[in-house]
Amino acid sequence: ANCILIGAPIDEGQRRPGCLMGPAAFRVAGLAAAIRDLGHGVTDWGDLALPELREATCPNPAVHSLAEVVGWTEVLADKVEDALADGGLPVVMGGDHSLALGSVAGAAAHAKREGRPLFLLWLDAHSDFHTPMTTTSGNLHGTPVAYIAGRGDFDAFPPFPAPIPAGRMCLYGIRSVDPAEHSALLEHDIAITDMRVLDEHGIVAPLRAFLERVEAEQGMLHVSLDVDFLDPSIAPAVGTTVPGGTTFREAHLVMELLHESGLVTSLDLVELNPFLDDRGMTARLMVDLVGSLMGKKVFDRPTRSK
Ligand code: DIR
Ligand code: MN
Ligand code: MN
Ligand code: MN
Repeated sequence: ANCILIGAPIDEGQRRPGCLMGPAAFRVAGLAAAIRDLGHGVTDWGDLALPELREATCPNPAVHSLAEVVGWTEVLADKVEDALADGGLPVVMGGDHSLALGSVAGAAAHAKREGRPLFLLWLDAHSDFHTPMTTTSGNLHGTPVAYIAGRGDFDAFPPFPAPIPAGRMCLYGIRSVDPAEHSALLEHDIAITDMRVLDEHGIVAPLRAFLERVEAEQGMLHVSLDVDFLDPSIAPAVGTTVPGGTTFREAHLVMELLHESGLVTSLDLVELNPFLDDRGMTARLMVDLVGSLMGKKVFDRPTRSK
């Protein structure tokens, strides 16, 4: 693959300062070299900057930084679409999860132009299914899945290019869902592979089932990896830690399966807050996980029967 690194120093989607140092931490932790050492091409497009802001309003008084998040959404959608049009595999280095409003919009615009279905794998403790009207925290990093699913109340944002139907989404590792998200997820019939499901069926089977559907439809696959997908004991550098996350081995196994599938077409690395890290351990783990996603393995085994 030809990976295109895109820095998105966004922290307006939540309230804890620090995520804007994420792209720098990914670079210091050696993201480009980790990918290049596996034989892939890497181009770093540098960090994006916020365009001139337009007025944006939302009737929900809790919502903050709306104009900034809309601005980031527009610039990111454009760049991710450009990277895909160039034949690259965009790797968006966040920044908080609000960046996925833009990155997935860019991927969706590209998929629409190619006439291919876009699938979404959301690796997160949270379902991020609020709209700007239902969020009580007012933090827009809790909204991208709703935007991607085509829910209403995103009037301040550009219309989502081609909303992803519930059957093409997989929310994986979920263990924190707010009441308003819970009822909306049921209404929209979005299947949640929460930690209960993973405890019962293991980390492999539900992911394989999803990847088989992506392959059957020759889909594109966007993967959005939130640091809090991981257990806080191995990944402390995130503002919203939730106990009971995936272990080191489970997370690597997910990445190895993704590599073997050969299906991933774009990737977000989000919510890393280097100010909260313990001597760079979370940044390094995230880089190692990207290594597994790009083909690093202990021992080469023939891919399981396809
Ligand atoms: C919570 C936390 N559901 C909110 N969300 C996220 O503020 O809406 N934390 N995404 O990472
Ligand atoms: Mn463009
Ligand atoms: Mn998230
Ligand atoms: Mn999260």
